[in-house]
Amino acid sequence: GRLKHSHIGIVSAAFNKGQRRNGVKDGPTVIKEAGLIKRLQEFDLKVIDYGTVSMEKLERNSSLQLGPDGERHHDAVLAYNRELASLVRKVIQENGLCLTLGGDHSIAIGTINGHAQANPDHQVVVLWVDAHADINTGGSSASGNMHGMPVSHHLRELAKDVNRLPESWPTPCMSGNHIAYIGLRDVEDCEQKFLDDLGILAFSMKEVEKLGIFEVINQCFKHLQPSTDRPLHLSFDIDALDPLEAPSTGTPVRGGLSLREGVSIVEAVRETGFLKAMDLVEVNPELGSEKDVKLTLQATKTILLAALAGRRGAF
Ligand code: NNH
Ligand code: MN
Ligand code: MN
Ligand code: MN
Repeated sequence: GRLKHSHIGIVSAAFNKGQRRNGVKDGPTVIKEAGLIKRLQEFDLKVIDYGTVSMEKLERNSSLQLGPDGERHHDAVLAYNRELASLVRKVIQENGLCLTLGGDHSIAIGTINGHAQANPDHQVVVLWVDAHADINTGGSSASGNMHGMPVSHHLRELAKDVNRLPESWPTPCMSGNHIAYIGLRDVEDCEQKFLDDLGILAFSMKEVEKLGIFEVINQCFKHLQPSTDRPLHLSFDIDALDPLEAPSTGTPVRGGLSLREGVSIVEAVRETGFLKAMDLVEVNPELGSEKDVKLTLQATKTILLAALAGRRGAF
C-alpha cells in the first residue's frame, strides 16, 4: 500500500569533502534554524531530528588523499557515506520516511545505499533533480570532485569503473532504468555518453521547455514505476532551480527550473505515495549576499514543505 508520511526522520549530513567549498557543510544548520521542523509540525507531522553525521572523525583519521582515479578525498567520502547509510536505513525503518539535509551531493552515495538497504529486496527508484548529471566516475571526471560522481556508485552497469572501499562498499543497487533526471543543463561529454549508453531517461531544461513540466513529470513516473517493493528516492540538488531563485550554491547554472516547477515536481513525488527518502543538497550559506542566502533558504523551505506536507505557502 501507499505510504502515509505522518512520521518523518531528519538526518543532517554536514559534509563538504565532495567539492571544494567549505560552507556547504552548514546547509543543515541554516535550514533547520530557518524553522523547518516547527513548520512541518504545524501540519500534524511527527518530526524526529536524528541529529548530525559529522566529519570530525574523518578529519582526525585523515585519509583525505586521492583515490585510484584522482577522486578527491576518496576514502573519506566513502567512509562518511557508509556511516550515513546506516543511519538513513535506521531512520526509514523507524519512520517510513527519511529527509537528509546536505551537505554536498556526494552524500547521495550514502542516502541511496541506506535507502536500498532498508527495503526488502534492497531495491529503489531514483528521481534526480539537478542542473548536473552527477554520473562521473573517477576516470571520467575532470574535476575529481566526488559530488559529481554519486550516481555512478549505484549503477550495476558502471560497477567495474567505480573504485570502492576495500570491503567493496558501496554495492550497486540499481540499473540505468531505475533513475530519471529533471533539470539538466550542465552535462559533460563523458556523462552524456553514460546517459546514452545506459539509455537513462533524462529531461534537460530543453525538454522541460518543450514538453512542459507536467508531461516531464508524468513520463518520469511512468518509466520509474515506484511501488512498495521499489519505493522512490528523490535527490534534489538546489542548483536545479534557477540561480534567481536559489543563488547560494556552489555551482549555479543559469536557465534553470522556476521555483513553481520545482514545487510541481515535489508535489507529484509526494502524490505517488511511494516516497521513502529525500535529499536536499548543495545549499551553501557562505555564498552570495545576505539577500541571496535568504532567497535560497526560502526556496529550500518551499520545496521541503511541498514535498513533505503537500502545502504551498509562506514560511
Ligand atoms: N559535472 C561537474 C563535476 O563532475 C560538476 C558537478 N557539480 C555539481 N553537481 N554541483 O550537482 O565536477
Ligand atoms: Mn548534484
Ligand atoms: Mn536485507
Ligand atoms: Mn548540481
